[in-house]
Amino acid sequence: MIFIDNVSAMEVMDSRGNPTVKTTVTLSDGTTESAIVPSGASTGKREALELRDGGSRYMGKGVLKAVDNVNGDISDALIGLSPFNQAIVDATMKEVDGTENYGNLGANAVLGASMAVARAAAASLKMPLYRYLGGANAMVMPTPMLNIINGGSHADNSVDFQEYMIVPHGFEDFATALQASAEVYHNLKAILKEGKHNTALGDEGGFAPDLSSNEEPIQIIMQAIEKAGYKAGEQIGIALDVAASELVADGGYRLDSEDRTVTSEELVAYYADLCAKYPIVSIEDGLSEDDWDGFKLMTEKLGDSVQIVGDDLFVTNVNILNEGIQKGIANSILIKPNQIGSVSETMLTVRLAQRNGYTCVMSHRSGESEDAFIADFAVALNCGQIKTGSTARGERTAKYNRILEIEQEVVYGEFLGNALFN
Ligand code: 2PG
Ligand code: MG
Repeated sequence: MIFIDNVSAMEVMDSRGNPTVKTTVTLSDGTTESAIVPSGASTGKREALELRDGGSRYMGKGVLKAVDNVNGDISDALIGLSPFNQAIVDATMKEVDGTENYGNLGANAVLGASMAVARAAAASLKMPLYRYLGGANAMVMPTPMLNIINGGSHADNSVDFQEYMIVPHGFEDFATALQASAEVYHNLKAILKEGKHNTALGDEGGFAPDLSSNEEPIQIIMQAIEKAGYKAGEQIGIALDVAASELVADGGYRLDSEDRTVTSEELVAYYADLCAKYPIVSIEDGLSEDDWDGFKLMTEKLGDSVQIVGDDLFVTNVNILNEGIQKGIANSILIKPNQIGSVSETMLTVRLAQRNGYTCVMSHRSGESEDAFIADFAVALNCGQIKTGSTARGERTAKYNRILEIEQEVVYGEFLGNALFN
């Protein structure tokens, strides 16, 4: 019988120059696989704990304590277990930790081990990761959401909303959708240059120009879509991640670039106005994670025609999502494995969402690495959507490139595109 023979971790770099955890698992048959965990900037308050060392090393962001936890407690608990029962592996780590949010071991310690075990199990069976995790039914190529203008806490510009994404839904397959997206990205760069705007990139590979309102990025993206020769609305939609928890100030939501503070009602009215003017198909975290009344209003007003995604709101947590479903909050959930801490718990959340008609968007973090686990994971769970940055920066393209590969392998692959957004 094949068992887990060794689990070890080390500190490596993420895409923002901060340390993160790389975990390696070796099985008794000699199979060795690794995984690197990502890290967010605009994190939800109820996310699982990301364990950082504090002190002066790496400005307090070292992860040597998490590395020690992998090399000590996690390794002790996992050695000898079968790698083919992911739920037992994950439940074992949860028990060793003993808290709800991985407050002892750190979700960065636990998730890396969880991912590396899944990878090693797949490799030992000579199966691609998406096939191992999803079986023969894994066949939906995710529609990408590409963040081509970055703002908020992902860039040092004047734009308040965090992400302006294009959603290439009107295409036959993932490869063509990605091609169109890259063409829009290049045209956007040319338009920004022409307008004498900065074309430096933000954390997720999108441009980060200073613009004078939160509507202007949408107008420029509309031009870029047209200049690239595509039809906005029919072929390419627009998605926003407002990350509104970051805008809470003075008893409302502060829009610095427009020099005004607005109420939840005014913000929802602003979205309604933008949705009437532009082909916006999806809005994530339109209100703060604590503003459930605002979310309810937004869902009632816009939920029939627009995807309302909860990120900081649900933090990939099955219990919080369940509460949201009961209360009629949002109609979609962002799926970030490191918000909840293990592969199995992420799967539970996706299943609850899918059973209740909530769409799922698999997602990267703003601090990423070359690890493309989420590309396989999105296909495995038939999520149908993935958001993993622009068509620039290697840690972002690693995920898109992996989906290109998977699409070539999955003969009966399906690209939902228009079925989701038209
Ligand atoms: C988000 C993410 C990823 P972060 O808010 O959706 O785009 O950002 O990883 O900083 O939380
Ligand atoms: Mg978000």
